[in-house]
Amino acid sequence: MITVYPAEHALHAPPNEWLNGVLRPAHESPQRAEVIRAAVERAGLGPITLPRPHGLAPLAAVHAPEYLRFLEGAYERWVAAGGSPTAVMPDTLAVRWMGRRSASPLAEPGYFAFDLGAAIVAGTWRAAGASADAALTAADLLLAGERAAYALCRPPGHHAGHDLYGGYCFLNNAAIAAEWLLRAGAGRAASDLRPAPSAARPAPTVAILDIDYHHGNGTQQIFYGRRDVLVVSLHADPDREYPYFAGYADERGAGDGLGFNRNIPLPAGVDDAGYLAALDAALAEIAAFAPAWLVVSAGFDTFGGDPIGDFALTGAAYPRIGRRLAALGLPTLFVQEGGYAIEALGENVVGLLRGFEAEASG
Ligand code: Q9C
Ligand code: ZN
Repeated sequence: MITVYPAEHALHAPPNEWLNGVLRPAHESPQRAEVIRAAVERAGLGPITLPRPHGLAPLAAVHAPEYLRFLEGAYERWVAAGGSPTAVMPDTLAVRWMGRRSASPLAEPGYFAFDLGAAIVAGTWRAAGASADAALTAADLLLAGERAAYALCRPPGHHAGHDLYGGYCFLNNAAIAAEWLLRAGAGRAASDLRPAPSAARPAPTVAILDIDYHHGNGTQQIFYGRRDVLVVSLHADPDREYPYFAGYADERGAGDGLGFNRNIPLPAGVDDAGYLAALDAALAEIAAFAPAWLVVSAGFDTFGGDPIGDFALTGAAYPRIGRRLAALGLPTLFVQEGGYAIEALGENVVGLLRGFEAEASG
């Protein structure tokens, strides 16, 4: 399996994060990508390549143009207006009816942020762009005929919405890759605004399976009204866990997309057996949808030793998950999301990918 590693991820090194009222060192650190890369290399999983730049068009196919313009210059405008050079961190968020656009550059990040969990630093835009390019480059490998590829995305993406950042995420790498696969499958340029219905061939479809510990609220939002992308997420029940305000089982999609979003909230302490049972239900739905591609938002904060999760998965769960994913028989793109147990993260990632390969080749 080929790994795409965005070396520029290291330009994004957030100094700290708020966690339940405490300002502490950031969990989402450059070290995460480095331990994963080292483990992939040590395991001899396959070649490790750098992403190819794909430009802005595939990002603009998922995110609002004004949001991308904001991210690109957010740090410079913030600092120029007197904000702390340590990080962009708004003090006021545009919530519910407060949605006006203030002219103040110090207010701007509060318009696009949904939490205080994603500090923007000088290198964030470049790092997030490289991370998205990694997902796109790995998607290109599938389009070229590879059975699977792994995008070692950092910063992660599944909390980033159409024009919202938060939860360590800025660009939704999985959504960007899914949209790229759809448009390539339909034979259209990424710069086309929206696929026109074609009588000639059936519209291509993608399933996104999100196995990060947290609900993928950004991915859900982006595809909520769409039936060409089935989004299935297994995650901690939002009644006790971040992102709290989305991820409930009754969120099933809207309009054309009704029935094409599926949330499976799980209790604290869920173990390997409990998790695999829930996963089997998710996989049955994906099999029934019969997509052309599978995109896996692969988070490892489900691990029992994760500092911010409360599931009880052991390292042995990941190869078993990988095997089950391969059994779907779909071209599969793995997109790295969360996972903060630094000492076990590399091994868990390798476990998932090796499990997949063992089943795919056996
Ligand atoms: N101030 C991922 O695993 N924690 N993101 C609360 C809010 C946020 C996790 C901080 C956890 C985000 C990709
Ligand atoms: Zn997570």
